[in-house]
Amino acid sequence: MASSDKIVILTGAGISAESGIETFRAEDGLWAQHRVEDVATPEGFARDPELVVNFYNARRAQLADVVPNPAHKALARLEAAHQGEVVVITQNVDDLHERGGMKKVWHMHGELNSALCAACDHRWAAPLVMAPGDACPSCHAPAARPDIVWFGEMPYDMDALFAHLGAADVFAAIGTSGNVYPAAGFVAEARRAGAHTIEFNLERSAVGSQFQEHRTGPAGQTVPAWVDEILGS
Ligand code: BJW
Repeated sequence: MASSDKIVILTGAGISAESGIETFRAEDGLWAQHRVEDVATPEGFARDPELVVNFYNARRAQLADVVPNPAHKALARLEAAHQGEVVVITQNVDDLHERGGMKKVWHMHGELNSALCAACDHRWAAPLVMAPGDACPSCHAPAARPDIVWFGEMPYDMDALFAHLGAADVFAAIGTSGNVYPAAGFVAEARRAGAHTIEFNLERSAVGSQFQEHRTGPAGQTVPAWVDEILGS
């Protein structure tokens, strides 16, 4: 790898698993405990806003009990020390990249610590406990919702993210099952741009065959080792 290479990194729930945050599709993961249609769709929110708001309140509260792990910290070290650009795109709604020291993170599926007005799209820092019908501080409509991208909604910043993928020299996906689009299509986009592609996971993901290189094992070990290789430390 050249020192000026642009490195684009997609992270998923697996990077936060060693911090104690459940993934979605593990046997005992979040989707084994909650119906996706109930808690992660706009229709579910319209049907039962209290259930959905409470689901995200509980996950927001959990953030106080978890800390970044060596994988988050290694990526922050890479961002600070690599001469080329490092772009981290996360599907995660936790704030562990930021608390691990990363300056810029693209949260394509939203953030637990953010609230969104369904009436005017205004965003603000979410209180620890949101309630259905909370008022928007900007337009005052009782239309606050968790700032989370649910199924059927457009993930954030897609134009900017595809521009980064189209200019990538290296593309790495860390701890994501490759089941959810458009993120699962990023490896194909990066390969079209000529990037070298690496997957970090405990096992091959649903799109694992599209990667040129695999690093198998817990991200807390494989990611710091990779960053050491790149930085020559
Ligand atoms: C470790 C580890 C360790 C564990 N170390 N690794 C039919 C075909 C294709 C697409 C569609 C379709 N029908 C509908 C769609 C579109 C739909 C979709 O993809 N559905 C699929 C289920 C088929 N997508 C959407 O609706 C998206 N919007 C959209 O497409 O808009 C239109 C559009 C068109 C064109 C361009 C752009 C857009 C929106 C998706 C919203 C996803 N939302 C969620 C929930 C909200 C956030 C939250 O509550 O937290 O986001 S779903 C959930 O899945 C969450 C995650 O961000 C996302 C991805 O999960 P992730 O991170 O991969 O977690 P897991 O659990 O699946 O995997 C963990 C991995 O880690 C595993 O592989 C483990 O092995 C590994 N691991 N421990 C390393 N220690």
